[in-house]
Amino acid sequence: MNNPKRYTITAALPYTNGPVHIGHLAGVYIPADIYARFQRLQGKDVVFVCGSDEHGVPITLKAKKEGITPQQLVDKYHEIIKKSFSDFGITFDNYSRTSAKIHHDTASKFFKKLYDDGKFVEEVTEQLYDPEAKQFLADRFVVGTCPKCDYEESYGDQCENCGTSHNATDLINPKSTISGSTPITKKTKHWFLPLDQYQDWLSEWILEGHKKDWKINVYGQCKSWIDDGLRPRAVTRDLDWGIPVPLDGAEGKVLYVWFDAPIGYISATKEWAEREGKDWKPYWKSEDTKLLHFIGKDNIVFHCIIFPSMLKADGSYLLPDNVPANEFLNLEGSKISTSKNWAVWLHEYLEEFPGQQDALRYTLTANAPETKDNDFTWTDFQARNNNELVAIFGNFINRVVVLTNKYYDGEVPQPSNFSEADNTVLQELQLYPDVITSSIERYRFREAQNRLMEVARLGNKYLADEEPWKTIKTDEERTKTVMYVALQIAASLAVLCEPFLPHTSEKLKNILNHSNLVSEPQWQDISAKTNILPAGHHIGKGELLFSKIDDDQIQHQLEKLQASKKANEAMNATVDPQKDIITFDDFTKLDMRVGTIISAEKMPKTKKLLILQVDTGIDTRTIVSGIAESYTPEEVVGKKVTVLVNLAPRELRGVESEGMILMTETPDGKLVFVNPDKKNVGNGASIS
Ligand code: B3M
Ligand code: ZN
Repeated sequence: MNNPKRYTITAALPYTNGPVHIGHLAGVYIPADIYARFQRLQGKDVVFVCGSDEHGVPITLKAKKEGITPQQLVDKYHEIIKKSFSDFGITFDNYSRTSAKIHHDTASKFFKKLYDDGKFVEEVTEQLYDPEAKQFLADRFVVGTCPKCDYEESYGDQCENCGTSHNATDLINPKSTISGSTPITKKTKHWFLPLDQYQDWLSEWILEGHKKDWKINVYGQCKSWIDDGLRPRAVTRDLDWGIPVPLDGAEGKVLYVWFDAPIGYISATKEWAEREGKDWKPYWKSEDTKLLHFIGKDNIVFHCIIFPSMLKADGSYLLPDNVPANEFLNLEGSKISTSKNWAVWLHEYLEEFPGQQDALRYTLTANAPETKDNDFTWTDFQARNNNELVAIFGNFINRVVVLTNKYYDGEVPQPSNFSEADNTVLQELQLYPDVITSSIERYRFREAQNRLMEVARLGNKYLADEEPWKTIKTDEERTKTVMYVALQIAASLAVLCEPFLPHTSEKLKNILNHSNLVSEPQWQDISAKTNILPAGHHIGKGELLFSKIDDDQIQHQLEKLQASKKANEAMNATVDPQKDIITFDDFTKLDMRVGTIISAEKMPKTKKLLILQVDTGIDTRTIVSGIAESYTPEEVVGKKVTVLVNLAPRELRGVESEGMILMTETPDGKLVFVNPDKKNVGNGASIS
């Protein structure tokens, strides 16, 4: 759509089952924010909405794990997530939540209208049921083999491997994630959106209508689903957490989370409009509005097929003009995972890099997974910060500000004759707003940011060529002109960097005193005039725009990741199943005593064995123990240990061993002693 009158920009509602991490920022929120900020800078009427997705199985599962109620869980994470977004300068006009009353009302009404208009198919079907948990299994309550790609851990509603959305009953070998048992089927009534009836329309709208303007990854996924043939999808669930189905006889049923969540965009717009005293309707219903959904690739089917079909079924809404979905960001070569704590959490990043939001925004845009999955590494982050932001952008600004203060007491000097080089630079500068615009309008944010950095490079090269620090001694007039030109570049950077580096933009505008000008320079001014910072204007003192990131900071981050990897392995270490039951009499036959190792030596020619002398309280005896790979003889002397003393003696490598020291194994394979409590017990004390 060319020249829309207003923009409704949505960013995927994050599940409120954990904090947000760099993958969320890179995939969805930074591109959406760049776009929204950019359109506002063009003077466009923008509403940019998001909110917490507080329903659905992911919430229930996590609440159970944390031992709190779903409401307590969403209350906790809603605040954390909201704060992270605001800290990183994501300028939502409204960050709402799907537990809000306005959303419950909006979603219920939406459902009711479709129901009244006969848009659903009501059907009693066999659904998966967990007889142990006494619960129907849908969505993430069930995993099984994906019928499309054979991935074995597909969820009931969507396969994370191939992105296909399916019905839980389509899974091969389904398993309950609640009890681990194999589900049975049980009859239950649900309401289905007959997607098959929208097939032809979707095909025309997307496959014919958006072949050119939608990203290939998005278009390709849509095409594959449509070509496979669409089937009716249940939009209700037998669950107790969610928005109740607003019909008589639907007790115990709620709306499917993917039915209510996208309606959250509408509720968030309404809530915003009420607050601002505006009418929400044009933002969702007026043909001259451009509706855009920023999402990650796992949400494509819901935003391109299901939600548009819902909007179409209603009949009074706009359809998205584009759905610029991104691929995934990995972290140090592995998939980001909330449950495995393999992530860089935004709130933790800020504790360790306070005030350095823009360094992360910059790196995530430079590496944005726009066309394929990409990798975030800490060393790349350091290099981008130190070699690009500090060395190029920061360095240019620093030189301009320091020299202006030094030579002219902070006053923008009066230029005289512009040389050919000056004119070339000024003309080139005037092209950048359009060049950057063109990239942003095509959702190419990495490219746009690269263009922005070219402006800083242009400035550095200009200073290096003109060497004002030399001409100041020989040619005052020339130096004034050069500094004047350099100041125009600096002022342009302050404006052009705003969508990408908002905190930097603010700092730089402050340094250059933009607000003291008769009219603050705008995006369009940079193309229109060459005196956006006029002679005579006073700039302020310098301030560091970016700070260097040291090796030890990076090392610390890498160690943190290693630690979570280890903790994870420990958590996932398989626990041996319980052995056969023994009787109490069997147990009392074991004579276990507290003992002390009094000497130890290596068994010659073996790797594993130590020969120990152990004071058992009964006697001092020899015990051969296979612990030499975990302990040196010196380390074990003096240790209090648990000894099984009535084990039949055995000969090991010619040494008779009379008993056994009790050990256990850590996840990384090290043997450790089962230590008796050291206080108050002497050798020989029985263990029972
Ligand atoms: N909460 C999925 C996700 O966080 C889902 C998005 C909803 S957007 C309407 O990936
Ligand atoms: Zn699959």
